[in-house]
Parts: sequence; structure tokens; C-alpha cells
Amino acid sequence: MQEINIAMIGGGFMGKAHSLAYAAMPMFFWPSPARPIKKIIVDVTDDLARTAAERYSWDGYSSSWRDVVNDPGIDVIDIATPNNLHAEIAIAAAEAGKHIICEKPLAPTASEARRMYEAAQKAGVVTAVAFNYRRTPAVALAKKYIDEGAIGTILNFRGTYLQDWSADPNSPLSWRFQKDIAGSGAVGDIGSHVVDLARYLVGEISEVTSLVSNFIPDRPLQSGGFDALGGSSTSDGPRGAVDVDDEAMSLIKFRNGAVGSLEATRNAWGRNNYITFEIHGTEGSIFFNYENRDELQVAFKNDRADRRGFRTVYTGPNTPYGESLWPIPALGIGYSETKIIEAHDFLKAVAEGGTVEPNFADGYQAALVDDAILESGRTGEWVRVPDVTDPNATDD
Ligand code: NAI
Ligand code: SOE
Repeated sequence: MQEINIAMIGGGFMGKAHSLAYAAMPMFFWPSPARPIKKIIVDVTDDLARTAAERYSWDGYSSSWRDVVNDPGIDVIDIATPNNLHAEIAIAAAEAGKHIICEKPLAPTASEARRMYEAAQKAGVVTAVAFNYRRTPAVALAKKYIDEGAIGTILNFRGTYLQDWSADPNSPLSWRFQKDIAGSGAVGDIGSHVVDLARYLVGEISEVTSLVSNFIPDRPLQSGGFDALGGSSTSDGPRGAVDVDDEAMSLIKFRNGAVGSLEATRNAWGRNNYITFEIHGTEGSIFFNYENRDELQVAFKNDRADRRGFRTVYTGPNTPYGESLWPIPALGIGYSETKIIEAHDFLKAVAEGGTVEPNFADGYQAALVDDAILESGRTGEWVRVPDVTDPNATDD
């Protein structure tokens, strides 16, 4: 079986998720398109990198991503660092001829995403952006129903991503609240996932109008160690400014005539990973809630009038990706499975010299939507979303 040598940059939350995915991928997908070899993991210090290598079973470690990107023994660079490093690493990796999987959002701004997209295109390497929620089997099932015409022409998409890990004003100042690292707040961090789902299920977004708000202007500084998501600080210690958005609410228009809405916040008490979409078509409707991710709720116009209403379909062996997962419906799909499927689809494209979606073009297009949401938040106007093929899509 072909072996693919991987180097991963960043051994935090996503470092763990991607390491698990590479280890488990051939156990789920068999025969496997390739055997991923976890060669080198990189973090900022040798100590951090060594610990990550030991914990996540990597052959080696390094504290220099530049050395690793230029290592001729490496085929794939996996970028799992905070957002501000994505572009520099990806462009260097593309120039070194490496295939690249990069965490979302592709970059803090659309203009950086564009440079990544162009560098990868020029190098002809396989790219993927890690919008893994598309890989939830129930989401892929929704896509199948839509492609088969089961709900007819789509009229309306309502998408949300609501969390509460930062609702406490005393939860620490993660890098996710700092514009120079994250780029934006809820918009890029979680709104980008909903943008990806909207594009995947309905089509390209043409225009947006948005309310973008910040409610918590500063948070306690972290005292070092791993970046904390949530929790509450008990100290009266120093606080740092939050210079990104806490929440965005948008109305959206799609190029195909459908309309919709999009919401993202990490301050919604009681909502943990509440990624939902409800899609209405001329022949029926679909509802999905990631917190019940084995289920797809469907209703069809042609159901008998006295039985009409939403019913639940559980994903399992007969729904997308099912033959590689578990043998009975509703045994339970987790976050890890979405990452395992993502690793499979990307490595299959690398092994076969093909392409995969979402790729850097998708990541760039999603970043153009995110930038439009933020611009509309500033101006209060409807903002047109350019296409990745538009040479004037970004200012530079
Ligand atoms: P994290 O803060 O837990 O981990 C980032 C790691 O990168 C840390 O170990 C840090 O020390 C390391 N790092 C920082 N600078 C580095 C450098 N110069 N060289 C090597 N390593 C460096 O962050 P997390 O949550 O893993 O996020 C990473 C990326 O993944 C972000 O872009 C984030 O938006 C994305 N993400 C995506 C998720 C998804 O569901 N697809 C979930 C969580 C994060
Ligand atoms: C925090 O909001 C976060 O870790 C995001 O960064 C991820 O993209 C999301 O999948 C889970 O929540």
C-alpha cells in the first residue's frame, strides 16, 4: 500500500484530532487508499513538540516548521496552528511541492486566503481546508437528498452555530479573541463552518447584510500553557482587549435565488456545539442539529396529509460513508469520525492524484463571504460577495 509521509504543524486541540484521524483512518476505510505515516510533529518549543510526538505517536518532532516544510522526505503538510500562521506555512509548503491540508478558517482575511489559493494552484498540489462538519454523515445525507431533488428547488436556508464557551466575561483571552492572530471572532471561527455548509448544500452566496457585535470588550490574560477555551478565571489579574466580534447575524442571498440567514456566537448560554440548518424546498424540508448528529429530520410535501410532518432518519450503513463506519444505525457518530472521513477523502486525492472538496478555492470563497459579513457589519449595507475567479475580488 502506498505510504504518505505527513508532517503536522501545531500539536494543540487540532493536533490531537488530526493525529487520531490518521491513526484510525485505515481501520475505518479498508482497503485504505494509502497508509498515512505520522513522521514529524512541530510545535513552538522542542519540549512541546516532543510531548506531542510521544502522546500522539509521531516518529519525530521539531520546533522549526520551515525545516520540516523543506524536508524532501515529507509528502503532506498538515496545518493545525492558530490562523495567523496558515498563509506563511501553506505558501512555503506549496513552493516546496507539498500537498496541504489546512485548518479553517483558511486565513484571517480573504486576501491572505487568496495568496494561499494562488500559490497552491501554481504548484499544482492537492489542497484541503478542514471544514469537517460537511463530513458528518447526516450532513452528507442532506446533500444527497438535495442532489436527488427530494426537497425540490431550495427556497430558504437558516443556519446557526451557537456555543457558550466564551459567554462568561471572565473566561480567558484565548488567541481566538485577538485580531492579529485570529483575524475575526465568531465570524471566522465558527460562522465560517456555516458558510461552508450553506455553500455545500445550497450554492454560492451572492450578497449579505449583517449585524456584527462585540459584547465583552476585555478578558483575563492567560497565564501560559495550552490555550484555554472557556472556563472562568478567579483572579483579579490583568485583562486584555478583545478586538474581534462576539456575534454575527446575517441575511444572505444565494446566486440561485434562494435566501437565508446565518448566525454565529460563542456566548449563547446552554448551546454547546449547536450547528443547525433548516432548509425549505418546494417539495420538502430538512433540519439538522449537530448536537443530535446521527439524525436528519425530513418532511416531504407528498407525504399523506394526515401523516405530514418531520420524521427522523438515523444515519448508518445505508447512508453516506456508512459502509466504512459502524454496522447499525444510530450507534453514534462523534467529532472524531468527521475528522477520520476528512483525512480519508484528502489522502485518497493525494494517493490518486485527484482533487477533494472543500479545497483552497472553497476556503478562499468562504473567506470572501466572511469578509463581506464583517464589511456589512461596519457599513450596515448589503455587500456583494465576489467570486474566487474575479481578479479584483480582494484589494491587493
Ligand atoms: P491550539 O491553540 O489548541 O493549538 C495550536 C497549536 O499550534 C499549539 O500547540 C501551539 O503551540 C502551536 N503553534 C503556535 N505557533 C506555532 C509555530 N510557529 N510553530 C509550530 N506550532 C505552533 O489551537 P487549535 O484549537 O488546535 O486551533 C488550530 C487551528 O484549528 C485554528 O485554525 C482553528 O481555527 C482550527 N480549529 C478547527 C476546528 C474544527 O472543528 N475544524 C476545531 C478547533 C480548531
Ligand atoms: C471554538 O469555537 C471551536 O474550537 C472552533 O474553533 C472550531 O472550529 C469548532 O469546530 C469547535 O469550536
